[in-house]
Amino acid sequence: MTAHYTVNGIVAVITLDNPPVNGLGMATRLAITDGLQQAQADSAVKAIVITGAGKAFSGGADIKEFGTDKAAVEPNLRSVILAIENASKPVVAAIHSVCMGGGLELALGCHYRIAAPGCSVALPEVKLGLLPGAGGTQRLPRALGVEPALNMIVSGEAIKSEMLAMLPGQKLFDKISASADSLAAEALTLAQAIADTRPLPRVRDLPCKHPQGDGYFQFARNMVKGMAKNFPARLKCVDAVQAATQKSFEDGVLFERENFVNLMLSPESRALRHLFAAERAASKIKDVPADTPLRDIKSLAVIGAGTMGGGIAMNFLNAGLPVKLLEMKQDALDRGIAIIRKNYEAQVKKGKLKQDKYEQRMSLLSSTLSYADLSAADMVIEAVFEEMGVKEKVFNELDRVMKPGAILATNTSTLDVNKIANFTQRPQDVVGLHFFSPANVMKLLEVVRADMTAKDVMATVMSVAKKIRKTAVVSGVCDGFIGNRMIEQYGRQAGFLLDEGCTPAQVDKAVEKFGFAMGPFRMSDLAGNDISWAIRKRRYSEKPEMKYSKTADLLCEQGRFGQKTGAGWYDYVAGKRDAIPNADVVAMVAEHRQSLGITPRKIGDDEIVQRLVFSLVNEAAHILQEGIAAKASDIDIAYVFGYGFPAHRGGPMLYADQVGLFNVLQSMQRFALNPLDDADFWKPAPLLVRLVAEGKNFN
Ligand code: T1G
Repeated sequence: MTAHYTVNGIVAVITLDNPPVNGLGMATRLAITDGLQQAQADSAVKAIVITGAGKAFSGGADIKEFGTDKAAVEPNLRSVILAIENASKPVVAAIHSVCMGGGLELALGCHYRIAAPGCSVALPEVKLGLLPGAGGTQRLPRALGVEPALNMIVSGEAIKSEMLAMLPGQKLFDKISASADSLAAEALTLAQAIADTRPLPRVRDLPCKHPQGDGYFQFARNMVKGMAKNFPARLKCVDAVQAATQKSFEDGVLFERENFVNLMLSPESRALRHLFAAERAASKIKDVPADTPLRDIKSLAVIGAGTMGGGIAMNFLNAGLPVKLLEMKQDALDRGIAIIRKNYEAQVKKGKLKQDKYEQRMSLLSSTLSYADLSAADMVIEAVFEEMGVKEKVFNELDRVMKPGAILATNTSTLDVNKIANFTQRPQDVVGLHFFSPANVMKLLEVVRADMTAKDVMATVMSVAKKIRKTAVVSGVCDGFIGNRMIEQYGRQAGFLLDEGCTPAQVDKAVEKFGFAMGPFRMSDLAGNDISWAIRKRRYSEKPEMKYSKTADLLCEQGRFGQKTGAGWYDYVAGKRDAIPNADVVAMVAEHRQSLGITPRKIGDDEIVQRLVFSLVNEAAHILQEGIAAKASDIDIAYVFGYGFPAHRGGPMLYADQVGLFNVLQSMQRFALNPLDDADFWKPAPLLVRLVAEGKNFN
């Protein structure tokens, strides 16, 4: 059963019990209405309490039911809420820990609400490309006031119960319990106290007006427009709350419903729901049982106090874990610590970090020049120079000093983690943790599983990743893992487009219109053109047959490495990030094109986007087929969270599925016929060919 029914004196208690977060799935909804009927039929019962077992009151509608017909099966959520609201006896919601989405809408249908302090309260539907679809846009403004309700609905962010209870005139919470522990008893007391109160107070009967009316909502739309660029749901939230101030409750609910159903069908919501599920699926490793015992990680060591090492250390300090930072020389150590301090001070100045929190984090940081001081750490992450000889020295030392069972992680972004593991006598304890710069900001973490990496090491690092609020994706060992392998092909194709007639700005603008945060040339300028130059040089010797445009090399030979040198594909003014097109670079591209005997042709935005995005898709199909990535949704997570692929398109794999793999293959075959492109480049991955032949897709 996913809800329990008990009677305590004159109070019936319905306890939701649908782990992990009491998602309001079909069985739970039925259990609630059964409980309501039972309570109303029992003359000894004078009041009803609804509460949640486990770690949440309710996390909302059961996301796992989305896209199935279960969500609509009666009693659907709206019917359950109406059954509560129209009950003949008072219903009290006793709320703790998490009250979100449909869970909050359920509580709003109750006649009274008591919450424990510290409960996270939200209507986060907008983060799934939706708006609240069970009366939330009509009841929350009535309970909380139009402006605070609109802010909550448009942001989707959680607010603590005690903060909401302080809002003047709010009718959301009748009481905040003294503590989470006293919630049940206080809810019973409240239920007994109001058992005979009539009429039953219903949120839907409360007035809902805004003094400035249209003027306020126009202002709200202007504010939201910036956030709504690729996400229509936010503006629909404004429309629905405005409807609450203009229409009857029934008409407002119909208006909400119509918009909810439309948004549910939108590609943006499909993409965001896909990413929500994909992010959680990424932490599950097929052959690593969910109950694998974890190694206890209480303290860490980081080798290398450079940009990466410092950023990596900050992640753990932020999570309250002590870090010992090791460098070879005192001045490097001092410089590294100074950068960490500067980063925190900048956050304090912006009001993003409290002074006491900053000091607490710095107190967790210690440093040393000696490997011997690291032996007590439960996990060590090296972020030293990206050269195998240097890694070998580091891992020889770590193998010598680290205590048995310590996890030895490398932050390498290109080197072979199997080789690195074999520098030690304990390859089972070695794993790759590929952070993305800036390491304390970028959410993506590629967890590289070497051949010998133990299962409990994998389970442990996935759990640590969640603790430091990273989105972890497991990658096998190959050159470039998942993201860098894909972006290399993307960069090659971008070079071919220049040779055929495009300017850097034209290519960038086309993909930025598609939704990428940055086009390939602006992104290369940001990362440093010398980084990809070094990889190309290595590739030229490893794979001489692989075709590249030479323009990027010509640019680097001029020392135009990008933002860090003030000039790359574009020019940059100190302190500003604007990419200013440079006529000499455009001329250099044209001269190089001429030297190839190529007559430039006009290439449309669609072709630019297809060639760049499908280059990602084809390489991803190889990655999937080789088992470097376990599932297509992992690749979507990697590329959205690490490389700026537009979230409203769900990732390269979901986007390819929505275009249709047949059409992707057709386009690739067309590109292969282009004599100026590289036919070999467009040889389709066998997996892609097979899926098309079988009429299947990636996800
Ligand atoms: N339904 C089903 N499962 C859910 C769920 C939900 N609403 N929320 C989380 N889970 C699962 C999640 O997949 C994972 O499963 C486990 O719980 C732990 O999640 C009509 C239509 C609640 C704050 O958007 O924000 O109501 O991987 O790792 O960090 O208007 O989950 O273990 O198998 O995130 O402690 C609106 C989304 C739905 C809330 C808990 N509700 N969830 O965070 O754990 S739409 C949401 C969250 C709606 C109505 C509309 C968080 C959390 P597994 P977790 P966490």
